[in-house]
Amino acid sequence: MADSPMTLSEHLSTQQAALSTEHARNVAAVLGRIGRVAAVIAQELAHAALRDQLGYVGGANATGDQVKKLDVWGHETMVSALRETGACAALVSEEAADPVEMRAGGTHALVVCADPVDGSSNLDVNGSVGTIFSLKPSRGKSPAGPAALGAGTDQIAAGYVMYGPATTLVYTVGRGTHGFTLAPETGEFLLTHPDIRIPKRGKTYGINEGNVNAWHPGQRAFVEYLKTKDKASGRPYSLRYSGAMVADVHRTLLDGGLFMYPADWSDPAKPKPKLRLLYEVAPMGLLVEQAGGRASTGFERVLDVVATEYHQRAAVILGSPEDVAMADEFYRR
Ligand code: AFP
Repeated sequence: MADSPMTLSEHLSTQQAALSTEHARNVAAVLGRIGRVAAVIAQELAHAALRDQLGYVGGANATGDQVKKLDVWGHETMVSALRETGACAALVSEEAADPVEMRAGGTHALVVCADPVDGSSNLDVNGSVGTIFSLKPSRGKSPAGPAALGAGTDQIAAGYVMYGPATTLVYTVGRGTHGFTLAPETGEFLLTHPDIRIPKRGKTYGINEGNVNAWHPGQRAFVEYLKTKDKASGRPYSLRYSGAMVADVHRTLLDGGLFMYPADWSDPAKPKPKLRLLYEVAPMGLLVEQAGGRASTGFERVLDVVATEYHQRAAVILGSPEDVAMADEFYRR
């Protein structure tokens, strides 16, 4: 019989060399706790229809999205779990206008940015959803929330959980990107996808093509190129899009290709991106880069974009390095 796979907590201890000792302890505490929260969220999602937990609360969140019951529940569950670690100084969440400050102080405490239930419009149709998270050093600031701002290169860890047919947790502390699958019998995440390497090129692209008329001309020309038949370069690419970033990025990480959410350029003087930088775009950028891929806004590397607001939005084109490089070229033309 094959050796039993490594658990998430065992794996976290192998990654400590990438971090300072105090950070390593805190990162392991926070990531381990996010894993436990994920197992609870997976359970709740499985029972949501039975417990009358589907549907809207009524009202919009800080970024104007309609709030679902599970968005609120996920946020509250995440807040209390992170508070208990004693390692987290603040949480920037999609579901709160301002950072939720916590007790932990000291230069090694962490600020977490998270979207506890991302893709929640998929919930009522039993589609995949996810949790996305990013960890930054608080640097002893009080209040700690502002430490979440700045560039994506400041992230010391990032990851997501995908609630699909199986529950998968993927994370990085800057030493590769690693994937785990939840064993429901034990509630333990087991290493099933060590050191994920994204293919240099893919065969699929994911984008909400209903928005085509609002895209930058370079984006339109690039998607047209992907759809144009050319056997030698493996075109046309196939379109795959779920409406949940986690599911689309997960497929892209494993199979290669592209996930894109470009800005709305209807008013070229004021392009309007949709996805949130701190808890969607930047963490996915770090995960994809750590797997050998690229993440760009079309104009610059995602990780170089500086957040000046908690719920700032950014465009994203991420995936296989050669495919993303090609997209950037179309934006430059
Ligand atoms: P919701 O959480 O409101 O469902 O939004 C999900 C999301 O932020 C991201 O996960 C998807 O990739 C993207 O929005 C889908 O947006 P469109 O519905 O505009 O394609």
